[in-house]
Amino acid sequence: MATAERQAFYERIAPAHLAPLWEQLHALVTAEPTTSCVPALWRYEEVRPHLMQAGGLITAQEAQRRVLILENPGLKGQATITGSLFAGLQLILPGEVAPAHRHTQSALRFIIEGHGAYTAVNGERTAMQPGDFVITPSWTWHDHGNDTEEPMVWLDGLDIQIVKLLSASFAEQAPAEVQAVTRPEGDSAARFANNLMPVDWRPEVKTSPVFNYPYARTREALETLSRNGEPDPYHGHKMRYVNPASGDYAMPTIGTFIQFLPQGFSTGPYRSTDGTVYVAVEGSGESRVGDQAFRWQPRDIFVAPSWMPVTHRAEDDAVLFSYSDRPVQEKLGLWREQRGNA
Ligand code: 1HN
Repeated sequence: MATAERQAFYERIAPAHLAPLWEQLHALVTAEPTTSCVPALWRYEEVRPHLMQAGGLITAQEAQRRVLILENPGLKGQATITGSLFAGLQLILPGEVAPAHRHTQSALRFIIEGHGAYTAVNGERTAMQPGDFVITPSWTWHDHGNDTEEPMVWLDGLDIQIVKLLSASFAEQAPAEVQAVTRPEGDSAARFANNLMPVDWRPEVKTSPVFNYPYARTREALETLSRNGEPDPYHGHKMRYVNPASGDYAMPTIGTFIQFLPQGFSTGPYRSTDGTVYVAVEGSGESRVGDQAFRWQPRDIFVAPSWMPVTHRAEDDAVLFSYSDRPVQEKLGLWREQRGNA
């Protein structure tokens, strides 16, 4: 209790930039994870009209990136979906270009709508299709362009808050809006995405050299797995995207996952310390996060905060993509999970 005498003491020491730990200790070192992040769902059919209106208000060029931030209702004004990770929906209209730049933040793109617009990284383009998982590694030049006839929308996931916490943000604009294409499309896939690697190649960075993890191949793997074995009671058939050069996660700061939930399947209650962003890719179902129930269908996005119990129920064969800061927590020895009720 802060008696008058103690309060006077706190006021005396404040000008010396001192404060009593004992007034704050309980809030700093909690028995279990606490977060202002709350469970939330964004229905794509509700968000899409707003995104298209943004398309009429500002060009991709003027905006640099025409992105609507999925702002966690518990973290208002902080441009973030969890304490550590960013999520936003980016729109590129036919004929538009999002100019080349680079930054130390890493980005993932998970394709939501449209066929064949490209993103370019370090001189190579990849044409994006729904369900593809595409990586923009830290400090690589990247621009996006849409030479198709339809709008293109993807989910951007970035490690913004992690880089901010560490005060390690650098960014710059490229001299040219569209970077020169120096390698044919599919070049990095040929080198790194067939369980093969150039014989003398050594990784220089921690991010996967695979640029695009196409949905067609991921889906085929899930299909085969679901035919060949029983689903895990807490995850269904769940896989993580991997960096073939290291066996580690595809990105150093963001773990990415894909799971197949067979029709009628319900997962048991599960929680882990990595707050997680989910994207429904196929099928429909319901997920419970803490005391909230979210009914989802393809393209809907929802978030589960750290250490909050999650269950999923698939109404028909369903696929969920997800991402979290799990690689960071694992490297720091912090990650924990709990299967089933305590
Ligand atoms: C960014 O650079 C991109 O390059 C997308 O496409 C989303 C969100 C916050 C900060 C930078 C992009 C972003 C971003």
